[in-house]
Parts: sequence; C-alpha cells; structure tokens
Amino acid sequence: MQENDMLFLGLDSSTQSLKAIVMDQGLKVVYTASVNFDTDLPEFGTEGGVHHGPDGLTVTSPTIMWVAALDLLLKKMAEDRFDFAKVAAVSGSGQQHGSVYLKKGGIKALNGLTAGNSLRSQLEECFSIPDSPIWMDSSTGQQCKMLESALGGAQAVADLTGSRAYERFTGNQIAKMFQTKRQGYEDSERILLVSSFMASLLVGDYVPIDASDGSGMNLMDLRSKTWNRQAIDATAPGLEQKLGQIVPSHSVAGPIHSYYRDLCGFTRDCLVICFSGDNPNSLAGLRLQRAGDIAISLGTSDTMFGSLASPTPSASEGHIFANPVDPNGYMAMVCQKNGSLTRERVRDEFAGGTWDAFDKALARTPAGNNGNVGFYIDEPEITPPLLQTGVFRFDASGTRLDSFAPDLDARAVVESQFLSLLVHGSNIGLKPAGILATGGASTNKSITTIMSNVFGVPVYAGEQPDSAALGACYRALHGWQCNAAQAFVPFADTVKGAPKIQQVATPNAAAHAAYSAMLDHYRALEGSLV
Ligand code: ADP
Ligand code: XUL
Repeated sequence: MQENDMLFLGLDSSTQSLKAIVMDQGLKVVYTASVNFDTDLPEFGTEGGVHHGPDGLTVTSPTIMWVAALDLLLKKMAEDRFDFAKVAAVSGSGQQHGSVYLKKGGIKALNGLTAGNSLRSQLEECFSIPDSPIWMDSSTGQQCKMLESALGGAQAVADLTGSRAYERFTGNQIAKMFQTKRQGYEDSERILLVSSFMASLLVGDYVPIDASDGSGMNLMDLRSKTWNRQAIDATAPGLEQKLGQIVPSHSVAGPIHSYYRDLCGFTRDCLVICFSGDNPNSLAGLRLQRAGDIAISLGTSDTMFGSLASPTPSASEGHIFANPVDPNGYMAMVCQKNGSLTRERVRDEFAGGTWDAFDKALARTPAGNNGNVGFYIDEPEITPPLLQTGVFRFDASGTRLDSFAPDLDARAVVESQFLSLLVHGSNIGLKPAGILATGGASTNKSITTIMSNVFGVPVYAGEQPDSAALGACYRALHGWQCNAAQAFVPFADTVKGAPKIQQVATPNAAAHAAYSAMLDHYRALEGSLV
C-alpha cells in the first residue's frame, strides 16, 4: 500500500441501514454506499429495521440481518469496483445498547470463515438468542428496578455507571434474557454490542467492547472503564466471562480476517479499529471538543450531546459516556425515541405524505404555533419519560384537543421535539452557543430553521448527514495513527484538515422570543403527562 494512497473505511450499522463512507488521507470523502434493511433485505420483514413484539414494549432485530447486510454492502462495493486494497483501516458505529448472543462454538465459526460462502450462510446457526433486543426496547422496567435496588438507588447507579438504570441499556436487557430465556443465556459463549459484533465479523474473532459504547450498558464503571463488580453481579451469573474485556476506543481490534482478503482484496495490512456507538462516533465525526459545542442528531432517534471534562451523572435524566477520542474525557447526551419515524408518521397522516408538503405546512404556520402544543408518542418515550403512547394535543389555554386545524400537527411535532431537547438538555448542562445538526433529517432546512429559532443559536451542518459513519472514518485514521506511533495521538491533530462545517440556519429574534415565551406552557403540559 502506497503511504500517500491510503483509504479509511467507516461503517454505520444503524437501526434502519448499514452505511459505508470512505475517505482519503486528506479527510476527503471519496465513496459512499448503503444497504437499507427494509427495502434491500425484505425477507426479514422489518419495519424501520425492527420487529415490534405484541406487548408494545419489546423491540428486536434479527441479528443475522446485520450479517446479511454486510454481505450485500461488500457486494455493492465490489460492483462499484471499489479498490479494497487501498483500505489501511476500518472502523465503525453501531446503534447503541443492542446486544448479540453468540452460542458455544461461535468463535470457531468466526475464525473459520471461508470466502466460498456468504457470511450469512456460515454464521446463521451461531446465535444462542437469534433476535437482538435493541435500543427501542422498553420491556425491562422490572430489571431496572432490581438493579437500582441492588446498587442503592437511581443516583448510585448513575454515579457508578453514568446513567440511572434505563430499559434499553444492555445490562438490563441481559438480565431479562437470564430471567426469561435462561437456556439462551447459559448457551451464550459471548455477548457483544452491535458495535463490537460488527467489528468481530471483520476480525473473525471476538473483539472487546470499547469504553465509549460500553458506557451504555449500566455495567461499566464510568471512571475506571472496567466492569463494575456490583452491577455485573446484580445482572446475571457468570456474566463477566461472557462479556470479555473493555478497551480504549482507539485500540486495534485486529487485522482484517483472510475472508475479506480473499473475497474482495483487502490487504494483510488492513487494520480493524474498535467500533463504537453511533452517538459517540457522531461526536468524533462532528469534531466536538470544546464545552459549548453541542450537536443534535436527527436520525431514527433524536439525540443531543456534547463533550465534557468532568462527569456529573444525574439520577433523573441523560447519560454520561466515556469520550471515544479522548481517553480522559466524557460526553453528555439526552435521547428521544420518537424522532424521524414519528415525524414521518405525522407527515404521512397530517401533512401530505412528502417532505415537500411537510415543509409547506411548516411555512403556513407561525413560530410557536399560536400556543398549540402536541406530544406525538408513537413509541414509549425516553425523554421525557412517557411510557403511555398516543398523541396529546393542547391549545394555548392548556385545553386538551382531539385534533388540530390543518397544518398545525407538522409544526407541533417538530416544535415539541426541540422544546423537549432544550429543556432536558439544559437540565444536564447542554447549553449550546451553536448547534451542529446531523442525521437524516438535518438536511431539511425548514427543520433546522425551527431548531435555530427554538434554541436562539446558529445551526451548522457538515457535508455528510451521517456523522456516525464519518466519525468512524476519522476513528479508523485515528486508531491507525495511534498504532503507527505506538502512542496516543491527539484527535485534534487527526482531524486538523477536515472540511469546514457550514452555517445552515440563523436564529430569528422574534421567533426565538415566541419560543422563550412558551417554555413555561410547554413545561407545564409535559409535567401533566409525565
Ligand atoms: P439512522 O442512522 O438512525 O438509521 P438516519 O440518520 O439515516 O437514521 O436518518 C433516517 C431518517 O431521516 C429517515 O427515517 C427520514 O425520516 C429522515 N429524513 C430523510 N430525509 C429527510 C427530510 N428531507 N426531512 C426530514 N427527515 C428526513
Ligand atoms: C442512544 C440511543 C439511540 C441509538 C440509535 O442512547 O439509544 O440514539 O444509539 O442508534
């Protein structure tokens, strides 16, 4: 491989798709590709990449679908004549919290991958629990209570692990597996996160969990970045052995397995750098380093996050994670489950069915929606914690309404999502001086304009709305550089030449004043529902 001709590959195994971004050493994006689970792999019958259980709380994805997606992605890249031989390092993002259960002998299947057959056909029988619980699941309320009572309460769990017990966090999901699918749990030789699973596919071996995505499990000691004995013991017997180690995010996971060399021409030198969570990698992709640099990601979920020097975890809301590009740093985050899919549903039901028609409905309504506020809770919500699903509409006097006049729903869904991020983000110290917008919906100018007006700050966006995959590219380069130097390289040096982020919205003073004036009204309505 020519030193000046190297490429870095970033994957993003998210809720709805598997994406790839490739950049050169000058940090220029040279190639992108993606596989959509619903449309490219219809045989799995997912909606938005997931299956909903009959209880309305359980949400899973077929683990083998993520493997089939990698088969298909590599096939698409080969058809595009992508030059795999130039890839010096690969890293990736996984949707956070989801868990993968490999049965005894799984490691042999990974080690023994051979290029004659698809990954799917070689790994189909490897899972002790074939459907992975994912971040949208909220069925583990019981297990959360058990963890908090074993560790001394919500604040104690937050102080130790960075977050109080949350339903979607992996430890509580594993506790549920132990309690309800005992045999599956016992048969598991290894339990991985989506991130470490995708990395394991590439290395052909079990790859450790990185400290940043490990923070989303309610199992890791946030400060020492090791498994917390009390939390592990309260979750399930024999768990530590099934989880393997936690390593710094910039660690080399291993060389790419010969399967990929034989199948598509990766070289022996190609390194796999530990994968991490999609939100941590977005922090890297947006190069958030200073306090006050805040991002809002509008993907399947809506998240708001920023980096942080010292953590103060809250028992009521938000999360503190280890920073994926600074072994001594942290990040703070809030997450809303009702993000893009809920906006899509409101678009389809009340706003003409296209983003163009949705934008026109937004244009016909004023900032603040004349005091009309709506909560669109299609899925049990995390922030604010609203388990009861439904649409809750109120007029300016706080009277509950069954429906709104035409156009108001489109504005109400976007405004309440941003007002919630404003209120709950500021509760954990996320007070932006400017916002970097990312994720699928960040390409929509009408939506970023409302964001700018609600927060009263300028909004910026990079060329790539998928900052999780871009962050994985940067982290592939960063891990490669750390390995070459045999020392930690400051991430700021790695991304020095990255393209400038452009301003996409400027706040309008009158619109911001309208939102500031309705904050108390919004808080009171939210309080009446929670
Ligand atoms: P994830 O990575 O979580 O799978 P993405 O960041 O790829 O999700 O975002 C996908 C979402 O982006 C889709 O569900 C869609 O609703 C949303 N989206 C795409 N284009 C637009 C648009 N022009 N306006 C609003 N939302 C959009
Ligand atoms: C974060 C979370 C979601 C997923 C989506 O805590 O649950 O943002 O990471 O991919």
